[in-house]
Amino acid sequence: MTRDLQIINPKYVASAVRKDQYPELSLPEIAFLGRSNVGKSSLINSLCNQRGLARVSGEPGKTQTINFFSAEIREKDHDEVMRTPLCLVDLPGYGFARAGGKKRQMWSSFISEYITSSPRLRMLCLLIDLRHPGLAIDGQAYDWLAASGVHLQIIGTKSDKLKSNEKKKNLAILDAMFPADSSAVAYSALKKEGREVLLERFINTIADAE
Ligand SMILES: Nc1nc2c(ncn2[C@@H]2O[C@H](COP(=O)(O)OP(=O)(O)O)[C@@H](O)[C@H]2O)c(=O)[nH]1
Ligand SMILES: [Mg+2]
Repeated sequence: MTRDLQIINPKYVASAVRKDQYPELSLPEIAFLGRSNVGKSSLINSLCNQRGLARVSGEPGKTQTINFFSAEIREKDHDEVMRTPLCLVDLPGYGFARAGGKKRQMWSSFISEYITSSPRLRMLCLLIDLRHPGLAIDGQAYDWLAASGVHLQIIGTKSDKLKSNEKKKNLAILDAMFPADSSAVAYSALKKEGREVLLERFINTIADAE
């Protein structure tokens, strides 16, 4: 049986480029990262049911700050309501065409500062375009994130653009190429596919850490 899970009270909290600008929320954090244009902001908006929460851009490389959003996952189980407060973190995208070596390095020092100085980071979600499951640049990000020791979740985005047999095949490729703490999830911001599974993984991972 599927659980009745919703994100409620989503709020933009702050943007940061350095750790002294990170908000002090004392909330467990779930961070999203991946190539520019892979669908990070759209995923956050669709999880929260709020269109303009994280900016969505057709132009790659727009989000150059770390953006923090507070929210709660509400679970209804008959008459009982449980709430899990959390912070969603939208990290800058990597690998857009015009970014050369230097910019890429900047990205990684930026992200590694966040990963190493966030004691409440509970899960890293690496978003990969489900149509292109084997890009070298995603492999580099994976290698690096897998070594961080933080719970890793692979998300195959824009799943509405694939037929169901392609979806299955490419998810299997993601699982084989990028083994993580739990299996890859197909996600569509348009169709909201994958939403419940992800929310369930978020609350389970947060609960496990407590
Ligand atoms: N068809 C489809 N398009 C999507 C989906 N998610 C994002 N997009 C589109 O992909 C583009 C980039 O999305 P955005 O969320 O800004 O990516 P970000 O750079 O990773 O934050 C936008 O034009 C979105 O409308 C999805 O699930 N399905
Ligand atoms: Mg974005």
